[in-house]
Amino acid sequence: MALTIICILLFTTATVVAYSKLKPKQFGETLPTAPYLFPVFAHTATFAAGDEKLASALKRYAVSEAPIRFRGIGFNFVLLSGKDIIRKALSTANLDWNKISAPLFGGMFGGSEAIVHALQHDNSGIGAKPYPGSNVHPGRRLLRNQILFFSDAFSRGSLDELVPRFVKNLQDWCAESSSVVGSDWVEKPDLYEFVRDILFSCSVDSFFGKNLRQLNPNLDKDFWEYDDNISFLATPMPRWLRPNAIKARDRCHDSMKRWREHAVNESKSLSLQVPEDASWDPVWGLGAIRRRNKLFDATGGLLDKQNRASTDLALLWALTSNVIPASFWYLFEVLASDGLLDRTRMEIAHILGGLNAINEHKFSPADLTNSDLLQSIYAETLRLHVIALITRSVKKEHHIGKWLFPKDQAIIVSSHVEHMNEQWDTSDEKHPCTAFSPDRFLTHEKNESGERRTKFSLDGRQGQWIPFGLGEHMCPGRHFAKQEMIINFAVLISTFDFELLTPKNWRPEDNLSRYGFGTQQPKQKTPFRIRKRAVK
Ligand code: HEM
Ligand SMILES: *[C@@H]1O[C@H](CO)[C@@H](O)[C@H](O)[C@H]1NC(C)=O
Ligand SMILES: *[C@@H]1O[C@H](CO)[C@@H](O)[C@H](O)[C@H]1NC(C)=O
Ligand SMILES: *[C@@H]1O[C@H](CO)[C@@H](O)[C@H](O)[C@H]1NC(C)=O
Ligand SMILES: CC(=O)N[C@H]1CO[C@H](CO)[C@@H](O)[C@@H]1O
Repeated sequence: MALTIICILLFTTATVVAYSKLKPKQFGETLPTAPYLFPVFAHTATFAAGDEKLASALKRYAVSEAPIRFRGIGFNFVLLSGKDIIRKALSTANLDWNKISAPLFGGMFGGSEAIVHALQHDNSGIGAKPYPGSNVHPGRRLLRNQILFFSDAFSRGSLDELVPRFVKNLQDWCAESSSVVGSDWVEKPDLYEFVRDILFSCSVDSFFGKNLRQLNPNLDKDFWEYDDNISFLATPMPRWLRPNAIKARDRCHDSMKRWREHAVNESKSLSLQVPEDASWDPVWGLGAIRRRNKLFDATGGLLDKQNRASTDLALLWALTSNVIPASFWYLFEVLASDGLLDRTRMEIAHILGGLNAINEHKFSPADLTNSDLLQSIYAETLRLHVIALITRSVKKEHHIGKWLFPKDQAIIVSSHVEHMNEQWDTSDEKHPCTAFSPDRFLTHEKNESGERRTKFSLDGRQGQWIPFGLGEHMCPGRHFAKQEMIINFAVLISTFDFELLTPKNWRPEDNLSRYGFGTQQPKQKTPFRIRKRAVK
């Protein structure tokens, strides 16, 4: 749904539109506009036409190291492209994140108007001290609270709880699957669905605890139906157009409510006294999730039952919706590349002293996530399949390079535009940006004794490789997402044999209807077969 983009921008910003009539300023060049045929309509048709059209229009008109304006009926934004201008723009505190993004909290997660309003008007920044001149209720510094929560949820102590739990859930899943997957090949219709089902249960249980899924046996089904409709939910379009989308969202919302109510009940019972600073709490999952309630309690009633459930749903969505399809692509790309599966198995065996270390539960996840090859595949997978639109608005008029950016101007950076251009082509022409190349992020250096050493590196890619955004609002889940992708892959391929039942060199397309929302899902099913790996 390309309309999403227009509507997201429309949603908030009648004000932004007014600035399209901006007069040239004395200093600094005004922002150039992409060419169009008809005045007023300008780029409207392109944007309404569909996601493939939108994707190619953004790519076609993007100008390296410069801004370019797109406008039409109800929208007006500036696309930035090129690593220097992107780094410059996103690493300053001159841009707001919440003006454009706040309304999504209502549409996507069912937050009330009050919380959307509070989020949109939180001008206190993310720092410990509010910005001078901001007048936000001290308990309602929602952006600051988010930072506080995630630094707790992904602290060292918390990750030491989360990651081993994730590994254990995955291993338990593999052990339990013995009843369906034995030593003979079994054919399955879709590798994406397979990965999705494993990872939803394993990651949700290791984050929220087991109660969430146990209290809500249909959660995974409801969740994916809801997620399927996310680009509609993000728009301000009339709700009656897609009643099923709203119903799916509300079922997920209800599930979060039920889970929370149960947790509140259980916490009251004296038999369950968990220390305040514990990293894990059996009823809340991560201790950080329980501690977050204190932040909620301090909002003076803004975080009521409905908004707590919305915040929980947002957390569930952030936790699963990107990393799960990304983990599918990771496995798929390896299976589909000649010889790569063997290479990764040799690498894992080399690191851990044999593949059996994984089945025997004798390995340290950090050893895997430090592997050069496994990290390079991870970076390349995200480069190819993440399409995030990083949206900001200009807080106060300022220059970026020679251009003058007026206050309230909406700004967009598309990871797709940056990930799919010549800056990635290798000089030998063997690895164009559109192809999966597992070695793209490996550099070859000579060490002191003159021997070649291969190393994973993102050096020089800042502003170029942006699957997680950049700057103050860069994805706080990125370290966990990386671990999840690599561990999932390593556990699966050391437990099972996989074979794609697809023609050679075939790969599913990205379904671009989630353009802008992060990792794309595959458009076609990927049939495969699987069997338990013989222990060697
Ligand atoms: C492969 C997996 C993932 C991808 C590609 C991804 C991508 C992104 C992107 C592009 C943004 C916007 C950044 C910006 O505007 O500059 C973002 C924000 C965010 N992500 Fe992720 N993400 C992933 C996994 C996760 C996970 C596992 C979590 C854990 C809960 C998470 C939580 C968040 C949150 C809370 C934000 C909002 C941050 C803010 O606005 O300050 N993400 N993510
Ligand atoms: C593409 O994604 C949309 C929304 O997620 C979904 O409704 C549609 O069925 C998908 N298309 C295909 C061909 O799977
Ligand atoms: C929580 O406790 C209340 C009061 O005892 C009860 O009515 C409610 O059903 C409980 N909710 C859950 C989800 O356990
Ligand atoms: C150089 O790299 C080789 C191969 O990785 C390694 O065996 C050797 O010990 C390294 N030498 C030094 C001085 O780091
Ligand atoms: C617009 C849209 O994406 N609609 C989807 C909502 O979810 C259902 C169930 O998954 C899909 O069939 C629709 O295509």
